[in-house]
Amino acid sequence: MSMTAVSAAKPVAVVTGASSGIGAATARRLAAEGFAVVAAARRLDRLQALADRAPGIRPVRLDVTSDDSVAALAAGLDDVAVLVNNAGGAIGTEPVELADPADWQTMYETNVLGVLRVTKALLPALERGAGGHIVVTGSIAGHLVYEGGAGYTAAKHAATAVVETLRLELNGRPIRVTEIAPGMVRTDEFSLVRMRGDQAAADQVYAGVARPLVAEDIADCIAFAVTRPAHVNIDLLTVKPLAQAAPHKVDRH
Ligand code: 8X3
Repeated sequence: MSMTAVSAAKPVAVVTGASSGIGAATARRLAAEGFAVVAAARRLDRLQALADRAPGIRPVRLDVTSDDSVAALAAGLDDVAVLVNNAGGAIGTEPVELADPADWQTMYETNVLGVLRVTKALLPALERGAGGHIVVTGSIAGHLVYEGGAGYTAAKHAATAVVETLRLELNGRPIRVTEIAPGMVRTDEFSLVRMRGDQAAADQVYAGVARPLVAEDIADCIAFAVTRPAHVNIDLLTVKPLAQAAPHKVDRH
């Protein structure tokens, strides 16, 4: 396996969930911005393909639901300038009365406990250098609710609560805390996973929408937040396509 060398002189950015979608786009963008990017995810083959195409990206296998896996990531890192907690996602669109607790458990494990595990493990490295920045890929689902979305909205509300609590607890220490809250973003996997592999149902999510956001739009927001001067903390960036006024209010034609 050819590992891409990452220069020690560059600030290090760790991106979780980097094997596809917003995470992969963020890894590419932060590498282009001059970060030495540690792209972390379960699927090492995809990370390797990402690293092969973009200099400055180092692939690392990571399962954010495993304490051991997260500890191994942290053990391989010295100073970390940016942590993008991006791993997560949605499963199912059932109403509460039909929801499967196992799906909710999986969503909580990745979207919430994953943020806890990785943030805890990397806090010393984030504090060691010139100052660190914790970014969480949240969602508009962390700020409002919609029918059929309770498992996901509950998990994302919890992630938002973690972000806001962290900002209070880290006050006085040189660590910025930012939530990026996207609305409709068309990626290869988010809706496909949510619809349990039903491609037609996944396509329906974006049907008739002229221009859903793409992963690069969110990577652009993350790049903006992390490249502000060190005294500037972007608390929350909510970003939706022009066609989406709310989760259930989408212009389709
Ligand atoms: C995805 C946005 O509207 O599907 O995080 O909840 S939404």
